[in-house]
Amino acid sequence: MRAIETTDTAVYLGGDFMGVNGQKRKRVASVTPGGALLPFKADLDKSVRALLAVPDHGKLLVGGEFEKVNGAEERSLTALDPSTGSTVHSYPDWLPSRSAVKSLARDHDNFYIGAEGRGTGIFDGRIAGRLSDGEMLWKDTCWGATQAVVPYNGVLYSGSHAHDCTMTPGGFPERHNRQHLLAQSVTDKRILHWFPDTNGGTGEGQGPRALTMADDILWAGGEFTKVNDKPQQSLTRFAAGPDTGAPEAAPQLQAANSSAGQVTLTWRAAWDRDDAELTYLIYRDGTLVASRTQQSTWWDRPDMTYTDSVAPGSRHRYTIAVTDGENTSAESKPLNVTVAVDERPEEER
Ligand SMILES: [Ca+2]
Repeated sequence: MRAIETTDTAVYLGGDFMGVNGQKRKRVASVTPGGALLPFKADLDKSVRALLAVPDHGKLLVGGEFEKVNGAEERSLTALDPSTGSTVHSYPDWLPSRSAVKSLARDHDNFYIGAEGRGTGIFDGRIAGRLSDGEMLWKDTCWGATQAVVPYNGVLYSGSHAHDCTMTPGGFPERHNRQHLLAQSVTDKRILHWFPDTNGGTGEGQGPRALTMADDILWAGGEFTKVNDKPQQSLTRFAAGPDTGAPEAAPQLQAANSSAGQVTLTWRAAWDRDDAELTYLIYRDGTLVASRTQQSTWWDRPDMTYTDSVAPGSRHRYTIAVTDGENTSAESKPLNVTVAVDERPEEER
């Protein structure tokens, strides 16, 4: 058994099995809620990994590693009649070979696929399609096998080990840094600024394996042993608020080439798992003298500068802190600066 799905009248089972209750059933079957085998019957040549009941459109979506369904070529995704098991819709060319559908989920009008490929020329990302007519709406091409998808309030959450999303709007380049959770717009696949993360963890080291929403809480289960760099094994959850995530990597100040009466401070932007724009607070001798805002992500942390005007020859102690508006970092280590004086003769100034 690899997958289970229910409707009011049936429980659908998918996996590698070849029989149920002593009857021949090849990798997919349907039983009553009481456990009695139903006539539903289909013939799939390889494993089923995901099931999605769509009774409102007369379909059971089936995903997996298969290449043939009911005698016809149907690579990794098919739609079956929920009562008979006959094929009712095909998705030719949606997925290349060696690319298994690992997860299926839906909202009111559309459905979403997470896929895992093995080898070259494969598909590892997510696809959105329309339930009514089976039209593809979008396909992203991040690398890093997707294990789970769940849509909620216009956002598609996914568990994967995404490591190259260059071709997806809002995405990141290959940085050899696996991002195990993603949020993207269901309408245009744009990757949103939401970057909680797990490690790969135990087993195959795939991180999150399952996602579900319950009462506005996103639950994630899987192989991970850490969440946001803290020990947390196999099960975690995320709420919509409040924002308790402080900016990561508090900045360190450096002083750049000062001219007479001026101090130019430089630092590298921090980043925050759930805020794209952060505000930097600059203190001189313990007093706030300036603030600067900057967009940043974990893969794009711009250099920032601030030039302070003070008396030539004076000495000052600078610190910096960063805030997302709710959570403010500790102030940085102090930087002590002696302000340059203009050493040119008076008449040359
Ligand atoms: Ca935050």
